[in-house]
Amino acid sequence: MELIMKFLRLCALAVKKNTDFRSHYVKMVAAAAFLGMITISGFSQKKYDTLTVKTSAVCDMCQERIEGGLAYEKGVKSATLDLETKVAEVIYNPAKTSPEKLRTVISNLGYDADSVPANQTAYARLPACCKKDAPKH
Ligand SMILES: [Cu+2]
Repeated sequence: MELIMKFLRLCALAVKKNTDFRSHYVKMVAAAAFLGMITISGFSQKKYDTLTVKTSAVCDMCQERIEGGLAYEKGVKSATLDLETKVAEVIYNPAKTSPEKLRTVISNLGYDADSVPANQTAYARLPACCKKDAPKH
């Protein structure tokens, strides 16, 4: 916004100095540029947030389950899970969802999500190889 104000002042100066036939043209260009900047700043305010969640994923099936489950969640732009670190990275729209909701989604899939423990019913339904105590395979 500061940038826009600076730009506006510059435009006003340019318009004042340009009293000849070109001043109308300058005004038009300034207006167009101003509108463009408003649009750009509007987009940047609609930014996504990134959440990283430590999960209890074991194998690539877990990875697919978590990535898929998150991807279908409202407000999630993308979700990727790194099996090495078991950390899920979720890019989401904070206006539509929240870190709490996203952790709950992971818990409801049967996995721990940071300090939120896995939903017991969902965990019990996981294949044996996907339980967190299962040996790495
Ligand atoms: Cu698994």
